[in-house]
Amino acid sequence: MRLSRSLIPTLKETPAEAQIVSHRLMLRAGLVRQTASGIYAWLPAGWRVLQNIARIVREEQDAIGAQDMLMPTIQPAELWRTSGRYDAYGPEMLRLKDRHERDLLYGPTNEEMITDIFRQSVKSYRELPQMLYHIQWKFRDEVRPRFGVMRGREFLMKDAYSFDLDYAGAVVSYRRMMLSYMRTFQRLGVKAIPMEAESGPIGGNLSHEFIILAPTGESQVFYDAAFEGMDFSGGNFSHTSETDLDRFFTQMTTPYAATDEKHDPAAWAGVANKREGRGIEVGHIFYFGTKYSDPMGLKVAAPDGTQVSPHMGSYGIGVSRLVGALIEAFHDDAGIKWPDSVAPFKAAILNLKVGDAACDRICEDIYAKFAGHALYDDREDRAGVKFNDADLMGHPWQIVVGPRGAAAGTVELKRRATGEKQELGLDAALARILG
Ligand code: P5A
Repeated sequence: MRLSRSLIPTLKETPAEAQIVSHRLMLRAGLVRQTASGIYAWLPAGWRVLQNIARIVREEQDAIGAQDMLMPTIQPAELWRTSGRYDAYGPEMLRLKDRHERDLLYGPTNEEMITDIFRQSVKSYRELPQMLYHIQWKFRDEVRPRFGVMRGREFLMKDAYSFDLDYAGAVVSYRRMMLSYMRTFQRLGVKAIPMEAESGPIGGNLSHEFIILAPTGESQVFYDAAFEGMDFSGGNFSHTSETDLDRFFTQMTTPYAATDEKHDPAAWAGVANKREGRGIEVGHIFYFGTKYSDPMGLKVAAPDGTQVSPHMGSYGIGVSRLVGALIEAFHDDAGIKWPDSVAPFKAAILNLKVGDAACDRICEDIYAKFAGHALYDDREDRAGVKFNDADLMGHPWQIVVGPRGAAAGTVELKRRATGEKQELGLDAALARILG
């Protein structure tokens, strides 16, 4: 994109309404604009980040055999009456009426809907296990929406649902999903710590929250340093044997991890490498057995011919919250430092003398080579403005083209994460970035 004709409205001043650094930077870097309390429009650069995160989440869900689908945002109240949650959910649920006075709601989650869809067509144990997921907007009328997209009212969630014949099968699905989460967060460039959690209004008796570490995180956490060294890349978990899954699962849950409220100093007495940090909840998974299949009448034929309720789990990732959480984890005083995997653009091209024939030609050449993955700062602004905006927006690479270098056929390459700068020939610079 050419910055002169892009809607990336960066701000020099710090917006007064933003309390935390990620919210301030999201507004200042022109990623989002609030349209109502807790509701945001995703501007072009922010939307690119959101889609990059969604793509990685999707690839890792697909890798464990979960099926991508799309359920609607609007749901009939009737569904939620059959599970008993329509009254239980309370004022967080946004309730609507259509022109026929039928009760509808804007979905805060989709357990009921997927159970209903599943029960209409799956009748036998032979069709199990299955996992389904979608990435869809949710609405929760939070009492106190705050921190920008971190606690919004409308937010993007990846929610997956597993169906197994029995408890043993459900635990395998749960563990598979847990591994997929560890891989997802690793690809996003962050450390995630799985912590045993309460299951709250989703219900059930086995639950983990995934907390990513960021110095400005909302809650205090304690964890074993072993988490910092774990590597979840490699391997295809859709075919991982149960023994392998067991090994990984034990690795993930044996080292201690706890939030502030659950921290029992006595239990940590034997832990040599205890670490303290701050964290943000970016995912939450639940095993809840037959909590929905039972009341909603989802039954399948078991091998012995009896009709049984499948055991289910649900698995959430806060896709839009992750945008804020990643900024909390990756920023400095000058702005955002995007990990390569989610950055809106691979690189920014800074033309320091727009109108200079050599500068313009080199910039256009580079811009064409990036095929849409670079942001070309072609504005007729001072160099200082361009440097500041590029640092603020957080592109992993900056390619700086000035008249002196242009004459010599060189550019300055800056790596945003480290601040490292290098004077390089054009081809060498492109090879560093594009590989
Ligand atoms: C799991 C999937 C569920 O809703 N049902 C389907 C289960 N879990 S959850 O913990 O309530 O939400 C999953 C993740 O969504 C993010 N999240 C939010 N993000 C932004 N603003 C909000 N108001 C908000 N509420 C939840 C969190 O990352 C959470 O882990």
